[in-house]
Amino acid sequence: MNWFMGLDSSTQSLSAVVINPAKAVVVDERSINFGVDLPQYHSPQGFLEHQDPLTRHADPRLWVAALDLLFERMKGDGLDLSRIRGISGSGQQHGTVYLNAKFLAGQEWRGDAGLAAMLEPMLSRPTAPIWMDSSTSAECREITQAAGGAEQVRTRTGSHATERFSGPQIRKFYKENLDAYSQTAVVHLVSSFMCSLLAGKSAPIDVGDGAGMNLLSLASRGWDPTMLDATAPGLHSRLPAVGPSYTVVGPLWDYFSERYGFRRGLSVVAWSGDNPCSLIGVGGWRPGVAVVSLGTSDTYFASMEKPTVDPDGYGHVFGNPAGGFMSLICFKNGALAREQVRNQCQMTWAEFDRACLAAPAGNHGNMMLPYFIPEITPLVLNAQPVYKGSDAFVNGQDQGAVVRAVVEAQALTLRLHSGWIEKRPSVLRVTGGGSASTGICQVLADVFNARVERLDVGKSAALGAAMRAAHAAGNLSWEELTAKFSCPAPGMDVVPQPRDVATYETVAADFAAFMKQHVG
Ligand code: XUL
Repeated sequence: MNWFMGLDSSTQSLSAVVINPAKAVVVDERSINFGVDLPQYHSPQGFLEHQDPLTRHADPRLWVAALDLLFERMKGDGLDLSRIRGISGSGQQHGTVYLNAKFLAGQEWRGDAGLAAMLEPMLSRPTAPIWMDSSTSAECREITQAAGGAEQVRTRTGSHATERFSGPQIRKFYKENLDAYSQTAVVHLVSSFMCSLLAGKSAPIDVGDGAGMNLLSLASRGWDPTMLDATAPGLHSRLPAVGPSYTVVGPLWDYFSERYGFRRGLSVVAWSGDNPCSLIGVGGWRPGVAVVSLGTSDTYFASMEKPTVDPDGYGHVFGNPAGGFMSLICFKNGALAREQVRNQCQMTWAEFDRACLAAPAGNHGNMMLPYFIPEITPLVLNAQPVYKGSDAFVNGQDQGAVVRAVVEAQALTLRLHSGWIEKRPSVLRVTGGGSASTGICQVLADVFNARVERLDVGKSAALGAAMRAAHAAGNLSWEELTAKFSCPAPGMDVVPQPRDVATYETVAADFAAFMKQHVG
């Protein structure tokens, strides 16, 4: 029977999910953790240290070294990779990889010493700015002005000019390092870059992820000439083609068949962004399901037929790989903020969860703005958590209240900033590492007055990528794939508690005022 593989090159790890659609089973699920498994790249959390907290770059060699290591481990464990018929993937969004002419020429594509060594001379910029980078405010202003104003940028691209998006990042590189920009033959997204490796040639950018660049026209689903001109000279010739998410890029590069035993010529399907892939993986590609993904970033998203933009400028419109569009809001202080509080309180995750459940809704009025790192929704460039409440809470002695405060703040911020998307959902599908916590899910259920559903497969972006690979093979519809892989796990639902729902109606207004007072 045919298997399909989905990969997810995320901020902190590379994951794989292998599915067998005929039996509706996940055959294999595993991850390479960048910090733990590849310490030689000095990126414990997936990115390189930088003295400026607004600058966040990663080493692209790390991502491709992880690909070799992942397949090596699969082969070593006896997984029969020859049964795989199609591969697709998902990448952390917005990050850009800068490659010179050698990458396009082909002669240098030899993997004798592994992918990382092969890649090194092909990079025109040794590091890749990732979605956590907020250092391009000046470039955002310049692009907005050159493109005719914020409204123009929003309606053309689905987002206002946004610090972490690829266009402003490319402009910064062009301004600061013209020589290296001139040496750049192609700028890839993380998704299209990783896909290129699999295909052994430069791959297209899919519409799903391409919409997160401030360069793609939502109307034409092609590059927008006004946005390209506003960003950097000669940019069009440096971008790959844009294609639908179901594009079959080509056969797998022989390197992988020779080294790891993949079947020769199996189909490589265009990669997309991690959020568009998660939308597929959790069954949110059709209307009526809103998704909360609790990963390194916390995101809230839902499918959308027509692109509606956020009047406040924080939300985004991306492409839905199943057709149409998706809305999204993203918070940088997601898992990293929860981790910071957990470490500060010296708790295990189980203790964190129990502490969260033990504190009452509204947390006795104790509130926190959890800006441990610079935030993007709302824009906060000077990272500094803010506390309001009892002395024991503010000085950190009341640990239970501190845990509850970070969880409530994240849920209330999600509610506050998702108002533009649609009327409040009655069901939330929650995915990502944080979804394992019943405490977090209960707070979400009460704050949104919505039933929370969880799925068996935690790696929803990799699962979505595997489903996309299977869908592109042509035999199964989205409905069939969703019924096989994306049903909520029985007994895992969390239902809203009416009394706590009522409490949060008042608390939400207080929290909004607290936030306004500090961040405007
Ligand atoms: C979405 C975003 C993040 C990254 C990280 O706009 O920036 O969710 O995709 O995974």
